[in-house]
Amino acid sequence: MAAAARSSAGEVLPPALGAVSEPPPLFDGTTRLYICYFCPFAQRAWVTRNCKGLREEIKLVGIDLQDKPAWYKEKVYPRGTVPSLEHDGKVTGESLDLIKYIDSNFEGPALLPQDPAKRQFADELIAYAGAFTKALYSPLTSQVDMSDDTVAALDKIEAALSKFSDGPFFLGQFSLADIAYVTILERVQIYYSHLRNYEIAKGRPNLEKYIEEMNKIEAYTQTKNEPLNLLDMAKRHLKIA
Ligand SMILES: N[C@@H](CCC(=O)N[C@@H](CS)C(=O)NCC(=O)O)C(=O)O
Repeated sequence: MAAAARSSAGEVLPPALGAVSEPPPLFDGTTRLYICYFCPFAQRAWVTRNCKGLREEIKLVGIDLQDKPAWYKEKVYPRGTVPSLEHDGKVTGESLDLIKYIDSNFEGPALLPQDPAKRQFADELIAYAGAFTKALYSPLTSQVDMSDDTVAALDKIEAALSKFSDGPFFLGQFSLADIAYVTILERVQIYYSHLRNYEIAKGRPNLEKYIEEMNKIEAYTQTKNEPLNLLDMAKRHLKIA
């Protein structure tokens, strides 16, 4: 069954499509972003679309991953993961590639700076986002205590946040680098607090300020889920403990 429609700061989110839902009319020229409303990777692309003011140009299609429609893998995106973007007659995926693609192929504010030093740091940060995610999730999914790797990964981003002093974000000003990390930080902050009694921002003033400032950005806050809902879903579906 398709889940009920959600609303997010003025935007009515379409109901998530399930196994018995019809697919949208594919390749009719409409640009569609296929997401699951609870997925941190899909959320990266969703935040990027919101930041660039592309609500009209990029239609959201919610996919219910607990009741995934067969047509999603068969007709839309053979890897079967979200996010994916239907644009210009093709479908592409991988969140870290998609955020760059959306930034460079659509109208709206540029989400990467011109400054070469900042650009290079953005590339480094985006390239590290996968390893960061793994370092933070693996103690939870393998149900072990905090590891040195986890602490080191958090310390690394705390240090990265001090590289540019013209603002609280990774490159000083808000950019794609922030979008690469914030959806993961949103979740691990909740999980570590509840499951390891560990506050990721405690003793990390840059990270604390960063989270505070990110929570002022509507294009992001519109995409957030209830913390306890995220915790419950992760316990059930990722078996984190
Ligand atoms: N590396 C991919 C990961 C995407 C991913 O794993 N998404 C999950 C949901 S959070 C998914 O689609 N899983 C497939 C499924 O549950 O059927 C990306 O960054 O886009």
